[in-house]
Amino acid sequence: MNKKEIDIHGFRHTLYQHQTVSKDDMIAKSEAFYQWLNQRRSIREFSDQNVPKVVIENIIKSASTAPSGAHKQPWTFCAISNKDLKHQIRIAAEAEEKETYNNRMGERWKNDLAAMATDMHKPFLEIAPWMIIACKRAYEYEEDGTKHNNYYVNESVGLACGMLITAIHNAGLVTLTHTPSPMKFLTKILKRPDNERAFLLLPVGYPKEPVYVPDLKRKELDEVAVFYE
Ligand code: IYR
Repeated sequence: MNKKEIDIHGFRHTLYQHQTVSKDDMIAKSEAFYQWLNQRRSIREFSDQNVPKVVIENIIKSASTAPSGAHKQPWTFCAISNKDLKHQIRIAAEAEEKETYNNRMGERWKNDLAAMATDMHKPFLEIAPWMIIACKRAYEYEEDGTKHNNYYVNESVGLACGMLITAIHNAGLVTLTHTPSPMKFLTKILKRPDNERAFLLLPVGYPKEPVYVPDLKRKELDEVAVFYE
């Protein structure tokens, strides 16, 4: 009989309860999951309809199941529904974006973005009921004040954000991976400690109805995968 717990190098290990799926179910489930995930689109126009806080909590808990370097979980998700804070963030983000669109972007970048119909105006930052700022924790403080770096921080937080976006889609909500740059203003407005850096800003809510998205094509499998059999 398999033991529920064993000791490896002095650390407790618990028995992993693997859910075995038949080959037929595996094929059907992987196909259905792809079809469902392929429905996800980045949305830039939101309804102001409220979303219960518990849904946002569940979405963040899902994101926080992501793997991370040495299991340091180097992320903090700031979830904002406060209208005054959302307003302050919109004003500051639009100021950065104005500079970006007018002075930081080259012609090629502007051309690449033309299909997305974006500009320096970001009303969704106030309209969406929630805004999640995913922050990376570059380092941690020990109790005595000494710092130690986390590992693979960008990879870890990127993985958590992918799972966050999937959880948002699963809840029947939409988001946009928004990256006003530079993002220093976010941690300043939110008074975050100096070991946290904003990584991604995601408005979360229902889409405005009706809403239109650019007619983009995803790359075909043979453009994104190479098989060595
Ligand atoms: N951060 C700007 C510009 C922007 C850049 C890329 I690359 C995009 O895919 C979309 C937008 C903005 O949010 O408008």
